[in-house]
Amino acid sequence: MAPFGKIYTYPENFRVLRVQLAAALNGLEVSVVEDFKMGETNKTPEFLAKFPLGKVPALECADGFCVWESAAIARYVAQSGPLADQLIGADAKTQALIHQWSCFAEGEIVSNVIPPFGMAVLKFMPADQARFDSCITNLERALKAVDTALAGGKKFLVGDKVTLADIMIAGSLYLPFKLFVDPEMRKGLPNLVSYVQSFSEDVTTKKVYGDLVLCDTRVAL
Ligand SMILES: N[C@@H](CCC(=O)N[C@@H](CS)C(=O)NCC(=O)O)C(=O)O
Repeated sequence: MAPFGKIYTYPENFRVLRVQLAAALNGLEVSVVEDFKMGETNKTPEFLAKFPLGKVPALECADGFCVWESAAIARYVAQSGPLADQLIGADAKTQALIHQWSCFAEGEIVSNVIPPFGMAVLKFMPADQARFDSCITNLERALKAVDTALAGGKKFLVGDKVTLADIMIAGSLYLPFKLFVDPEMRKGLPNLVSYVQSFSEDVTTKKVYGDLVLCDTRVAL
């Protein structure tokens, strides 16, 4: 298989796993740049000429096309293979719903996971209990909205097959489920828990993500 492109990232970047799952479902080879060094490679003039903000992930395709922002990268990869219609939708309304969930994943889930993760685990953010608590409250509110959308045992957010909506939402939940979504919170999210478990059991998903971990105790500040 000719490589589709290469992705610049540090290891174990959940934003990259979402891209790699879209690539795997589409049968595309997206490799990770092996000699990438965070804080070095992404500060070089060559990198900045292609990706002006110097942030990762960043995708450079075999044909020279470059794109950054992980949601845009995941969408481009989802759109670039035989499963494109299924993954991003074949009509405007389906596409809008899938895009809605992609925006929701970034704006309501990831944005409320990064600060607690940055404070309590990676420690690159100063500890701030009020901000930590407010992110967890906002996260729970967002997850309840997804839980409601999944009522009736739905396995997919849009239609009856996996789409980019599931990749962006379920693919963003491994980290919070491992760290913050404790048994008490999970009690209020029965549809979401079944949905993420079913997503994680898919053979292709498992190859990319490994096992889903459900925490017993929330990581605290
Ligand atoms: N919204 C961006 C966020 C990317 C991002 O914030 N990347 C961080 C690492 S997690 C980065 O590259 N930071 C380097 C910098 O700020 O110079 C995306 O989804 O791709």
